[in-house]
This record gives sequence, C-alpha cells and structure tokens, in this order.
Amino acid sequence: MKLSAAELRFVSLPLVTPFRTSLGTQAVRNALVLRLETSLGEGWAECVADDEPSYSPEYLAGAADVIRRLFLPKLFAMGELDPAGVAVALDGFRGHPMAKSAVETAVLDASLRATGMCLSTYLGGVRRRVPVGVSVGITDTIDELLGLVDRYLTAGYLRIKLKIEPGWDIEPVRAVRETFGSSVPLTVDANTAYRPGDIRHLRGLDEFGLLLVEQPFPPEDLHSHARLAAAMETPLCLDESITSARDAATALRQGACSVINIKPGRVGGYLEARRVHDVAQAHGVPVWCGGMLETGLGRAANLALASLPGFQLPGDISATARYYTQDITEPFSLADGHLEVPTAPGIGITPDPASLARLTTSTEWITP
Ligand code: SMG
Ligand code: MG
Repeated sequence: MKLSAAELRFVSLPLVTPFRTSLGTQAVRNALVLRLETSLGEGWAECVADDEPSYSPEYLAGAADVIRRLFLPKLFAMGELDPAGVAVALDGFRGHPMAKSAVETAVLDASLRATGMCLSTYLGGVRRRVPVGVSVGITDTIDELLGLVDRYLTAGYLRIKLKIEPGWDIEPVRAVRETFGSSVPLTVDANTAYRPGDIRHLRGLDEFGLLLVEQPFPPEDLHSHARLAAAMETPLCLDESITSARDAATALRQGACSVINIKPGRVGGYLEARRVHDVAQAHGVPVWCGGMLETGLGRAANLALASLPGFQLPGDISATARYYTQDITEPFSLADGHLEVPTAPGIGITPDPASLARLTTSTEWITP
C-alpha cells in the first residue's frame, strides 16, 4: 500500500451540555479528522487531542502540525506502507501518541477496508456488543447531579462514573449512593486533581463500594498511587499514567493500580492499546475502554477495541446523544445498556458527507 494524499480537517461539534471535570469546562468538541488516500483506497481516523494541553501534553493545533510537517512526509516516503509499520516509521519522533494514533488508525482503516475485515476481528474481538457506562461531569449542585444520574440510569447505562475534585468527592458520591442505592455500578475519576497528602481523605471513599477510583494523582506519580492502592480497599485504576504497554507493566509491578483504563489515543494507537490489554490479561487485571468525547469515527473504533476479552468493565463509550445532537457520522444508540460493535470493514463507519461538511471549520489537502 502506498500513501498518495491526505486530508486534514478540523471539525467543531457543540456539546449538548458543557462537560466539567477537574481540568476545566468544555462546551464544544473540536476535533481533527484525517482522511488518507492510498493505492488501496481511503482510510479515516480522528485525533482525540483537545484544544489545550490539559488532559495530556498534546493539543489539536500541535497534533495537526506534527502530522502535516513530520509524520505524513515520512509515510509518503515509504515504499510499502502497512499498519504495523507506522509506529516503527514514526518511532524517531518522541511523544505525540494521539497524533500517531490518528495516522496509524487511518492506515489500519484503509488496509482493513481493502481486505474486507473489520477492526474487531483484526484485533481479536470476541463480542458483538459491549456494555457501556457514562461519565458524569461536575455540576453546580448535588440536585443537578442527581437529576443527571437519574436520566442516565433510566436510559440504561450500566455504570455511572462521577468526575471528582477536592471539594466535590465524598458528598456527591454519598448523595448518589443514598438516592440510587448500593447496587448501581459506580466509579469516580479525579483526572489527577489530588496530591499525596490527600491519601487519608481519599480512603474515605472506601465506604461507598465503588468499582474503582480513577487517576487521583499526577501521571508521573506512580509512587503515590501505589501507596493509596495499599491503603485503600477500592481498586485503583490508572488513566493518564499509562501511555504504553511498558508503562502498564511498570505500574502493575509497582502495585500502582489493579485496573487499567485504555484509550488508544493516549497510548499511540489501537495496536499498542491491544498490547496494553495483553499485558493486563497476563497479570489477571481487568481493563476497560476510556473515552475522549470521540466523534463517531473514534467511537466506532473504540467499540472494536472494547470487544476484546480483557475488557471486563463497561467503557466510557456512551451513545452519541450523550454528547452531540449532530455528529459527523450516523449516531450510535444504546440498546439495553450496550452499543453494537461495527462489523463493516475497517473501523466500520465513514462520515456522512453532508454532516461532515456542515461541521467542518477548515480543510487542508496534503500531497507529497
Ligand atoms: O468520551 O465519554 C467520554 C469521556 C469520558 O470522562 C471521560 N474522559 O479522564 O477519562 C477521562 C476523561 C477525559 C476527557 S475529559 C478531560
Ligand atoms: Mg480518566
């Protein structure tokens, strides 16, 4: 397969309601859509970086720059392009896993489309539909939070994740438990908002029977995660800290987590995501698929990933309506708390041309 041209497109999707986390509040999802033209046909992917480097060091304009100026020229120069060769070709460039993931996924999509295989089959998926949860942002009041949780439980979501931060942790969790009972699968995600001195406070979450506590401390601080994991009964899950299968092995060896949130963008692509899954499987540790408010392109590919056997907890792969009234692809909807794994070749979906055009803010065409 040979790469002949690439289209880089910025799209802007208004959120149905602003999404607040310990990192800030987001009202619009701007994303980068990549379309590659190859000798075997086209391939699509999105880059999940945000506008600003707050969740991770990557940001959209930077991702577009590194793809346009460094990654694509490398791939144009390759005689034979194949999915596994992308990471090897880009290995000399440090970091930028979300940008690398977008490029690799688009190559993978083109290659699988050409052979007629869907991503789930390629990765080793074993499920046709996957259980999904919903991530609930920080709200102004507890009442508002309870209203949202009620709505999502009624919609059928199989797990509720509450975003927490110092000052918004024990009380909202207690209110949700008191209102909806102890049987609702419940987790919390701090997006690195706590410090080592908060270990005693965080142990206060143990009384609520949470499935897991996600990423309380900064990404580099495996030591504090290991201390908390030893001090707490609730399983500890890492998100931001895990940027590769090697990181996963290190974190598990250090006892820094007993569950892993896998996001393909954060680890450099679906192939590395599968390796993270495999490392966790080898340790008997469950994984689940995280979310980055993906458009339908990323949502489709994440469903394929979540069909692998080690994905034992509901993912942050909510129905399209959780975030968007209008997406660039046809929407994914919830049935019985599950989303269906796409079975069409490649990532299994392409943008709807009219919706894509309507939501596009700029387009760039790149040739060798
Ligand atoms: O796509 O449903 C989704 C978002 C799920 O909470 C979610 N993602 O840390 O897990 C996480 C966050 C990262 C994005 S918000 C900064
Ligand atoms: Mg998280």
